[in-house]
Amino acid sequence: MIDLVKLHLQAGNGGNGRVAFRREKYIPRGGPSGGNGGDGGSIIIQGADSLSSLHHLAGVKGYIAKPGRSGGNKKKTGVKADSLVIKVPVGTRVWLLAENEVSQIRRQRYSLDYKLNRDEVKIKKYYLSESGEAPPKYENTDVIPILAKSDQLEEKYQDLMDAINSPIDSLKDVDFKKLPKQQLIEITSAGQEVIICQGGYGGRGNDAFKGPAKTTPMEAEQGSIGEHKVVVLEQLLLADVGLVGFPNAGKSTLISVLTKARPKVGDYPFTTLEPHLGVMEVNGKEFVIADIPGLIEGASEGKGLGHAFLRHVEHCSLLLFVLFLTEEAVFNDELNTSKKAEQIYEQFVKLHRELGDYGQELINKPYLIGVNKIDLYSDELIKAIKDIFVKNNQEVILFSAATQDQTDNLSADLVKMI
Ligand SMILES: Nc1nc2c(ncn2[C@@H]2O[C@H](COP(=O)(O)OP(=O)(O)OP(=O)(O)O)[C@@H](O)[C@H]2O)c(=O)[nH]1
Ligand SMILES: [Mg+2]
Repeated sequence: MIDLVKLHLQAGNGGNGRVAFRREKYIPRGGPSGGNGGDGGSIIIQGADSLSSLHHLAGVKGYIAKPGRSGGNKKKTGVKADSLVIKVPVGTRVWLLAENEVSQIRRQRYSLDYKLNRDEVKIKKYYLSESGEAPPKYENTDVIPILAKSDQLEEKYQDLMDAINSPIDSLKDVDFKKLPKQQLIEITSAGQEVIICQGGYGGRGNDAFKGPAKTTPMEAEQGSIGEHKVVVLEQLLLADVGLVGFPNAGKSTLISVLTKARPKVGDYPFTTLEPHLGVMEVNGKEFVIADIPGLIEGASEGKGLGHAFLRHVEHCSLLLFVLFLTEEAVFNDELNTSKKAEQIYEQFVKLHRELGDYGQELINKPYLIGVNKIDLYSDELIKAIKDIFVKNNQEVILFSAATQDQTDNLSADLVKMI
């Protein structure tokens, strides 16, 4: 599954305005007739229902929109460049790693839904000498990691530069969550469009500068520079319930019972390598459940598959902890019943800790605790498990995904809490 994609995006510069004069027979000194430059192409991000992943962007380095054409003589306006539209699935966030400094555009940064009007564009004027010297060219500034300018972030500067310069495939290796970055937008509905890189505006031609006091204006405007950004698109699965558990807990088995999804189930850890969704139907209503790869202690430090997959439960309204006792523990005669029950409770504490290490927002989510595989447990153990959770003021539901014992109750409880 491709859920992180880095892109270099460059909007087109605006076309320059033109300095020109009418040349007509018998009129030796015609009036100004330089046309305006055309606007450069913008880059737009659009939510699309038809997409469920960022696979279509795999291997894409970036997009460059075309510049606007310069103004012509006879007051002809230069051709405007087309905008480029990048389609993404609903639930995609766009993060800014770096952008160029577009000094001649005066506007609030990051208010991307807000369309500029011409008055807000501070445009550099250039002058054409009588001899017709070419106008000075704007240099497109280098990409500057704006966030790295702040002192506290100086240490992270290197990570940021690495992320900007890294090949796209190794982006996952960079600890994306810790990277200094700024969230620009989140696409929450199909058809939603946001200008992510504003194209430059066309400069005005000398015709625009004529006036009673200035009948032969020798000036025109340069088009403004298009925005250039390095962004990361991050796709999040949109689900109501997220399953959180250690490998082999039976998360995939459970989702196959509660929904029509048929993920791979295996008696070995990390059977599930990528998150996937299932739709649970209860009383004609649909609820989406996300099965994510198993977490292990230390996942936040990158152990196992790491905790990157937790980003997919950030949007869930409810978390379901799926706990279990390993078969070795169940049939280990040296462990007494209360020790076994403690092991299960301990699992909950460890998972909770991993979520906390990932981020506070996950800890604050409502959750339900489920203990799976009760077909293997004695009545005495089941009672001990209930007791230890009650003692710790936690509610718990015991079920068996394999025999479907109590799974109806579980889904009813989930629905109540969503
Ligand atoms: N006895 C018993 N075994 C179960 C139950 N539920 C799942 N299992 C078994 O536990 C093993 C792991 O199940 P999975 O559903 O693949 O577990 P998972 O949590 O998705 O594991 P990962 O994807 O590796 O994180 C499989 O061998 C299942 O058959 C249950 O209720 N009782
Ligand atoms: Mg699984």
